[in-house]
Amino acid sequence: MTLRLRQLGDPILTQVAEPVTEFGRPALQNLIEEMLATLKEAQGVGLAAPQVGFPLQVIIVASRPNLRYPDAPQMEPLVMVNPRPLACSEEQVLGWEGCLSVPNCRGLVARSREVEVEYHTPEGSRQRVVWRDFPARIFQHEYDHLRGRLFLDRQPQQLLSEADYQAQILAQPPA
Ligand code: K1U
Ligand code: ZN
Repeated sequence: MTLRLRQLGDPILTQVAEPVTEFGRPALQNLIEEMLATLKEAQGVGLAAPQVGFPLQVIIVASRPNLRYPDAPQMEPLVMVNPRPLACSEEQVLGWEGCLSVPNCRGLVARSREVEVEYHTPEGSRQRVVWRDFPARIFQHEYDHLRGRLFLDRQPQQLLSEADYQAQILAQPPA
């Protein structure tokens, strides 16, 4: 089953999400399966539980190569429970972002180029990962959702409609 995507203006998108306290429970597994189905249907590269109506610290990162980020790694969707950034590089890079909760809008946002993250698997085992570039950007975008923030709050250097983004940005090869 897929879940309804909450859109800009929904108060859940401005709430701080609660940590998961019980791992390996059917309710958590159901939520994760429904988030994975919703992400697939929406053809996104990431999703956070508040976007589908659950104010919980669960995100999915699912990088894949695309027109704007042709060198992005192809990942199996990675489910991260209670993720916590341990380090974010001082080096920042500008990149285009979309948001499934902000339809028809793209923004050019500055983010740390590299992040180191600790998280739990749905079964509760603790993991660490270091990402650069597109997966690091997706992680920061999703982590923002857990803090009640949208990319619009990150003072995008440019904002475009989807149509203008496709005509002006995707039509050009990436720098
Ligand atoms: O959290 C979300 O709203 C999902 C969002 C994640 C994201 C996209 C781009 C940069 C950072 C984070 C999306 O997946 S929107 C769809 C999208 O922009 C996209 C889809 C496929 C390839 C590339 C971008
Ligand atoms: Zn988003």
